[in-house]
Amino acid sequence: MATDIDPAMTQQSRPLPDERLKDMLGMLMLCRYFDERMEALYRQGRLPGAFYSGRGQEGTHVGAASALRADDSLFPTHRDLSAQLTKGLDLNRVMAQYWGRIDGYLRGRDGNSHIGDWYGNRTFAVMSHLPIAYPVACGAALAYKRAGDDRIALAICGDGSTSNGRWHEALNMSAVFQLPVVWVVNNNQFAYSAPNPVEFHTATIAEKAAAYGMPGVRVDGGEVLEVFEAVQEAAERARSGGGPSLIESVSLRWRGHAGHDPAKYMAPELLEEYMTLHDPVKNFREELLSWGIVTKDDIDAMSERIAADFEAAHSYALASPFPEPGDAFLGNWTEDGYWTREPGRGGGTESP
Ligand SMILES: Cc1ncc(C[n+]2csc(CCOP(=O)(O)OP(=O)(O)O)c2C)c(N)n1
Repeated sequence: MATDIDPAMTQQSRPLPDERLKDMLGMLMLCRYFDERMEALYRQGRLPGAFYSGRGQEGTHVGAASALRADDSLFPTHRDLSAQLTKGLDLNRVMAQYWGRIDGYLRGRDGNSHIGDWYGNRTFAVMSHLPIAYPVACGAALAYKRAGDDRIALAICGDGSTSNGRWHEALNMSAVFQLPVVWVVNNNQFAYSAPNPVEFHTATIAEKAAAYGMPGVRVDGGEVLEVFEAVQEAAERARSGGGPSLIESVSLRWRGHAGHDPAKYMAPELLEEYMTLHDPVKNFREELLSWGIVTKDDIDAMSERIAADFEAAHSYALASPFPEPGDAFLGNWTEDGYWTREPGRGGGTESP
């Protein structure tokens, strides 16, 4: 029987078993669909708040988070929902969060992207002050090291965030203490309307690693396995006491900064180039088809299931109640004033 299977990529040379590769494609497709539908709902005035599209950057997110163990921790920023979903956030609760409902991760205290589930799957909630997740990831990694634990922390930020002092302090501290952390910079080439050349003066972000005494690599964010393999290598180094690494994953922000921004400052040729050559979803789908891991029928079935899951999660969110105003003061507080593991829905005690 004639076959168009690519002989160069044998089963032995693939970095993951076929089932995991298929799952990875499913996650890429889900993230792309989620992004497109959420943006459409935002434009129709049906999604309140803001939406930060990560379209075109799913290779960075899915590749990086797929290299983590369930007990490793992820420190994302506003554009990294695809990484959070890969780490295991529940689609229903994510949608409830966006609509400000009580079943969302913040129990209706916030809409938008400030999502996290630290006690559930070690995804730290997104914080606005960029890149504050970097120093906090240092703290988690220091705790793992002191406890003699082999867990690691992985933090993601954008290119613009590398110009902030906290980014440099975090990298320096992680190297001095040889912390088990992987630093991922999602270089989507723009911070709001500012392109790379007005953000920093080096040719790459990866080369900055040398200044801190850690390995630095640059990968193509349009190739999910390239990202995965780089992060996996860095994760293994961190886990076995080899300290931190910096990974710059290059992609392009296909949309504006958020739903309100038409991004007229972006050259159409640049966008065309990235959408044609560096689309992580299209590239991986074609690879798995050529390796015989999925068929066109599989892809159709996966697309249908994703659309159904999205609609079910949307309905779940809209059916979830809004919180009562007084719920803002409910929590699960210890006597000395610390916030502990979230109680069940609507439960908890008043803040001391
Ligand atoms: C310390 C700080 N300064 C400014 C901002 C406002 N701000 C929010 S997103 C953003 C752009 C960030 O760009 P980048 O880090 O490249 O991430 P991207 O949005 O491209 O994913 C800025 C300046 C902020 N949140 N925190």
